[in-house]
Amino acid sequence: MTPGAPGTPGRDPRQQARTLALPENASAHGHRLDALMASSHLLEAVLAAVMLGWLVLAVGRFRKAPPTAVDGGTRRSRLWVMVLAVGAVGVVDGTLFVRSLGYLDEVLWNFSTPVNHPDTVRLELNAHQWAWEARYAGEDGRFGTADDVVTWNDVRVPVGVPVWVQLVSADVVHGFALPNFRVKLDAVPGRVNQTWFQAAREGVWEVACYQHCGTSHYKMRGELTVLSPRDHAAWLREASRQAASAYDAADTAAHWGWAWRDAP
Ligand SMILES: [Cu+2]
Repeated sequence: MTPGAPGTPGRDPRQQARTLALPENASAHGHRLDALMASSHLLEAVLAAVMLGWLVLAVGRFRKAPPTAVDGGTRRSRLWVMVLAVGAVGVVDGTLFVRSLGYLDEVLWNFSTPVNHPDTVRLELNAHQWAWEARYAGEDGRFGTADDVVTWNDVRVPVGVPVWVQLVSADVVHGFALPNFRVKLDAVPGRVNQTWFQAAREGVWEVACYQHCGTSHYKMRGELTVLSPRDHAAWLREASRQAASAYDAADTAAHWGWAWRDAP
């Protein structure tokens, strides 16, 4: 079991980011979100250049022009402003809207992928002040049984298969985030939220809390280790056996899992 190469920039969750760029993408679909952001930024940069350019030009060109009324310009010039403003909003926000819908329909809200994939890993997450508790169904494939595997701040998933996450909070609102997988989901007390993602390569990545959740919020970090499917299965099998042998029916605090919910 060799989870990536700690020390490689972007692959070691303890390593600070030294760049303004987005965190390295390690998910199968993250590039689509990145492309959305890139195209939005590009359009905004073009708009900003046009507007600033026009401003500079106008200041230089009309510096000596006689003053006009405060409401500015003629009917024709006001019409121009309206057309340009509506056009700019239409192009930038329209593009973002349409492409976002594509991403939502095909990836984020498309639970048919994790539902139909035979090897989907189902993961129950319980957010605490201040840790991430993860639960796997164990060898019997059912949650809430003696062989459930429970880990703290240590999430392990296989590469190349969908990981279906169901998330709750034990206390306050937390923000489950996998920056390298472009995953962010609120953990809300009293409800089960869901998302899914798929790792594109092996390595060790950060699990972060993106919601200020109390004095030790900054400590609420875990590690997501992406393993080969074989290593993951071997780890889960062994952990499940250990869990079953250490099971304590009287330890009610440890039995926070729930029956898996079907697709939303
Ligand atoms: Cu938190």
